[in-house]
Amino acid sequence: MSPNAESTAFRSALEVIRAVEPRVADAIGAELADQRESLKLIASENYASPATLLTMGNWFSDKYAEGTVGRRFYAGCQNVDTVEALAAEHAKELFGASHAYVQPHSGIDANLVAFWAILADRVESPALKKAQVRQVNDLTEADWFALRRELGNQRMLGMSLDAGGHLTHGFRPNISGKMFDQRSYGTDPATGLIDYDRVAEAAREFKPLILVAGYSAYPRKVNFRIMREIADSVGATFMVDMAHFAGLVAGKVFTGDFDPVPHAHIVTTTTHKSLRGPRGGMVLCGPELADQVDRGCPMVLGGPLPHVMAAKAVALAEARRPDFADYAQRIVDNAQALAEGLLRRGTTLVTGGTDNHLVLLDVSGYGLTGRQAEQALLDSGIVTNRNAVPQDRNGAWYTSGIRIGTPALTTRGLGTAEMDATAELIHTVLSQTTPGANADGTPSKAKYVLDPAVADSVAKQATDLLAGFPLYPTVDLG
Ligand code: DSN
Repeated sequence: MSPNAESTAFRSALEVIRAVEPRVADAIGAELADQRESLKLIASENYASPATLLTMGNWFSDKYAEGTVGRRFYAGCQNVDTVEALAAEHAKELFGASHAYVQPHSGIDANLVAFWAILADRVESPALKKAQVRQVNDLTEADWFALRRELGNQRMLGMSLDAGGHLTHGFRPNISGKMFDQRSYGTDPATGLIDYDRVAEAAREFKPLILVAGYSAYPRKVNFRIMREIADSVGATFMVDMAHFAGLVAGKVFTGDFDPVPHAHIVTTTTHKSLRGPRGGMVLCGPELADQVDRGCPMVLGGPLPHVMAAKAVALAEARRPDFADYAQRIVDNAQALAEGLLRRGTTLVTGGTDNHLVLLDVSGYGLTGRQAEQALLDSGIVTNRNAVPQDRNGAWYTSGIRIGTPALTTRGLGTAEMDATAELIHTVLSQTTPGANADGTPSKAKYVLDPAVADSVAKQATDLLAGFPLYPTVDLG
């Protein structure tokens, strides 16, 4: 590759875009500048490689390709077949899975595909069987009624939202909470850790069709071998949503009992978090569920996005390189250094630390809500997101927590020394922020007071810290 290839590619793209709608070109340039200047600690974000980003900007975007490789509902899909097959092949090799479905557009979509596959596989429904063998025209109104009744109201057991579970694991703001009769398992109030005996007890009582493991705000490893044993003991299908930690599985930081792929019947993920690919989703499973999973589009998905599947192939190829394992280990080393730095400064952390990529701060010790802390940190150039903590008294909107993660900063090259400096910046902001009041003098859960001089000083220190680790150093927009 020529030394200026990436700069030339992005500059040329912006020049072409600018000729049509300069405000979009400006916004793209501004987004790069913003990302370069802020300390990005959002646990679910990362920086995809220039190759991955560039793969998404082309004519693959124009192609319809409903169906699967070699079996499409549209003509002329031979090149889409190439990239979809490549992405699936890389995914299978990387994760040791026998089947990979790379069409989902997001994690929610991947979970919907998995739910459908499990329902279709597990629920005894003569009407569904008829429908599956394409005798749809033979189905009577009574059959359709039976099908809806049989597929609806099945049971799902997943991790509770405030313990770190995800909305799509059966919670009301998501369709999963309306489709399924859901119950959740939480964490031990004393340790913040999953209590597997309690999960087993809940499973015995509830007898779910689906046991879901996976999280978006649990800072520890999950023992998937034990979870599978629990699922087996009640005849549940065991599904793992590894969206947050897929990069740690790919990089072989999570192995053995902590690698979900050999233990789960079906695994879903996004491709853009710790895995560092394009925005999108993916499903991995064994042969038993493969046929149902491949019905994802049009069952629950819109047409596949071939340009994104191509980018998944590129990113997964990158994740198969030896240096990705080093990256994955550094994500965890950095998260642990950040946690230690915060603990040393007196911050309360849910579970007292981390063994993955994220750290969950309970900011009530600083007298703040999550919302106040999030905004005060943002004013200071530190991008995080507020998050509920277990048994949160401030609810899901204001919250008492701040979730931070290291995949993005690790991509930039920051290491454990910089994590200690980051902990100092976070602690400075939180310890100097005080809750504000509403106009009528009552305490506000959103307003806060932070001396702008402190915010400016921290933002300057954050910029100085990042200066040694340029984002996209090979990309100069001029
Ligand atoms: N929105 C993602 C996150 O931030 O964890 C999960 O869907």
